[in-house]
Amino acid sequence: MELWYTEKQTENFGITSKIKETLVTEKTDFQDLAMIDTNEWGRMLVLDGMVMTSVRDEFVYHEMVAHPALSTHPNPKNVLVVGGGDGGVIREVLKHPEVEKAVLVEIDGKVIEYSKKYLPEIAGELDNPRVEVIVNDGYMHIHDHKNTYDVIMVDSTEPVGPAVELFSKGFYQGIYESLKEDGIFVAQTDNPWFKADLIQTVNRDVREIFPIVRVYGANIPTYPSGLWTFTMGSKKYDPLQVEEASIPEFETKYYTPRLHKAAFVLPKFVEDLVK
Ligand code: PUT
Repeated sequence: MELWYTEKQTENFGITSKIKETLVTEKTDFQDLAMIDTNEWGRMLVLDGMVMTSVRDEFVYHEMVAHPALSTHPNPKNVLVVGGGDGGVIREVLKHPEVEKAVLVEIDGKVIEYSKKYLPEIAGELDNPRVEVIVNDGYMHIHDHKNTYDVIMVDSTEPVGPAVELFSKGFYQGIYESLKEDGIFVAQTDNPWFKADLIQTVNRDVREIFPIVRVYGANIPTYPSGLWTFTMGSKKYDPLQVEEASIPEFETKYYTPRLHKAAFVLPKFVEDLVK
């Protein structure tokens, strides 16, 4: 029997894939979790019916959460990743040798457990000695850690379920306070086709807190609309002032020193949302 997975990306539109194999379906304490295998994209982690990552295109998202901020900060020793229990952002963060400690705070321990089991190419660095994994609410963690981190990355789901608070102004204020005096934060901020209002609201809120705010994009085929945005708030360093020659080359499949500034050049309709 053929089984198909459909992600309803809006009330009226979705994308669908034939399922090769269903590895896990479980209601965790926080969300519906599924791990499926597909022909085109390989294994996929799905939370509350939304694709979080696929083995084939995960590198785009994880590299683009991690590298623009880490290439902008001159000495990012302590890094916090909120969410991101699949471990992909952590894997990228560790490519920066100046990072001494990377803390992952994921609210749902089941995401970590199943990612380690079924997505080893993504989660493989979660046991690295430079990494501390904490199963907790990211909101609580930042409020308990003031003036602690050089860079904070928010790798959340879309703003539904436990992630809603990660798109609030109170959370961004908490992040500001959890960063050191020259800290940088970056968050995934969804897509401009179906979530234009969200991108505008986040941009307005972050501008009220951080002196430097930049938005950049990347093409992620398994995410709604394929065009994804990231919002960076910085206390001191501007990603647009980073010289290409100062960015070290490390192994990537999407991000390069050449792409760094180019990623901040937005299509006009997206630029209009955040100007
Ligand atoms: N954390 C990844 C963003 C989810 C997009 N569906």
